Amino acid sequence: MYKKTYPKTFPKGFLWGGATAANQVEGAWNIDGKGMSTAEVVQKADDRRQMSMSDVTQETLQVALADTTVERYPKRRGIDFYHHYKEDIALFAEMGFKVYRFSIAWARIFPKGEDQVPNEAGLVFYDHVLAELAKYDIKPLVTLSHYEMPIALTQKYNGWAGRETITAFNRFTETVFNRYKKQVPYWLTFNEINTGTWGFHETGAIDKGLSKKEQLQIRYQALHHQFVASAIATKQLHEIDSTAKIGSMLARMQTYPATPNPKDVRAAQLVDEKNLFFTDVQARGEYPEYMNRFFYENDIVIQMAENDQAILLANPVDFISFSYYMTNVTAHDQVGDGAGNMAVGGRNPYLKESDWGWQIDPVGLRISLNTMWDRYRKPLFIVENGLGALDKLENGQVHDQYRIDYLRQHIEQMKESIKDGVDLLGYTMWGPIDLISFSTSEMSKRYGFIYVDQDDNGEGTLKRIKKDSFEWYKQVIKTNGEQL
Ligand code: BGP
Repeated sequence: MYKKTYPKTFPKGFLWGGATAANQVEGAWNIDGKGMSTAEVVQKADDRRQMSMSDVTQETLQVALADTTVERYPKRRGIDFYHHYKEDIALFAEMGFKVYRFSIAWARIFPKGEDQVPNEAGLVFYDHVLAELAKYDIKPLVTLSHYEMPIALTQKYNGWAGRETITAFNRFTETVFNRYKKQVPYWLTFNEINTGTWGFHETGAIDKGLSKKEQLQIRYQALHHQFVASAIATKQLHEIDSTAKIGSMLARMQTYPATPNPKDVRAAQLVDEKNLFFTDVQARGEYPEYMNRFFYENDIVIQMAENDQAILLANPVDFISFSYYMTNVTAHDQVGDGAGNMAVGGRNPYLKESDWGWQIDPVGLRISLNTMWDRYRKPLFIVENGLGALDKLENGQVHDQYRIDYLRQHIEQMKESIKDGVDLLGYTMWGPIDLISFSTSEMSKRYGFIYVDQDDNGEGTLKRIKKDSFEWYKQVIKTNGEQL
């Protein structure tokens, strides 16, 4: 008789923590030699449900370059992590973080993208951040490119649309790998690489106003350059720091069929394949045939240099990471694919949604984990998951039970996946401290365990205040996911 004892909890050494991105927290956008980044030319959205992150044209770029204030560009101010990192990391440590995911602002290291020498002051800032983490035994998980690049590279090469950007990026990666080797056990190349199909915020390529076909051509070409740059970075890291691991990062959006009609099931599979395509390339090292067919049928021609395919094949990632916020629904007769809007596809009547219309689906996290484990058999890492909400600060307190409920339900599903056999390295929830929203650039969309006293206009003391969820997460980590 076969009898197996199932693990009742998370494995020992499970990496609990939180994730942020430089352009949403650091501020200090124009000091200590930092160059302007693509994130800092994006204006705040006019409306909560309207996303502005890719709304950049040549005209708005010129306006942004000439504007030296922060009012319309909240990612220039962040939450001033640049000057508060000690306090913020101490709070993460108090919660018991085992890992902290953050990104390095490329334009802090290479202000113009192709500078002769890196900016020492920028490198020193991350020396300090890493030293602070080491003090508390918090492992760094560092994203090399989280939705920003030096704006100079947009001006010169139209961002990742230009092949030259590969060289610029790999100079940056080589520089930081050498500088921080033995200090960073986990690296990620491109944040939510698949959202490059939505445009500027990820590709740094201005293509607004072009036809859909022209945009797809530019975006998939830019993404090809990122695949190659990511593979080269993987090679560099393995040579420079043989114990460190590097992963891919996908915005995982499982798509469900609207009905059991096989045509809907197939339509959902198609949308899902276009999502998993990115991890297919980065984990398996080659373009899958279903995408070659898609490119062929849609007249998209990916220009490849002679060695590109060999480079991809020789340098797959060590592990696979993804963000998880929502799932989608599609039908074979659905009009448009919703690209450009994060909440793509139709509504799912079985799910509730956040104030921003993101459909909340904890079970979908288990489905995603199990699917990805089955498909790749490489360790997985959930590097973002969380609830953006309109928190209320009353008498110095924030009672965010809704956030606790959201996170608990997702963590429960992670646990189920682990019992199903998924090799899960860790969980960095998104935004342990309130920060500037990526999609709308507002401050009111709060994710944190730690409240930051700053409003949408940048007014406030920047004081950090623990929410109810702070103590809750501390217990979760302390009991290694037992007490939820
Ligand atoms: C992911 C991004 C993050 C982050 C998060 C929440 O897509 O990687 O940078 O911000 O989404 O999105 P938002 O800030 O728009 O709520």
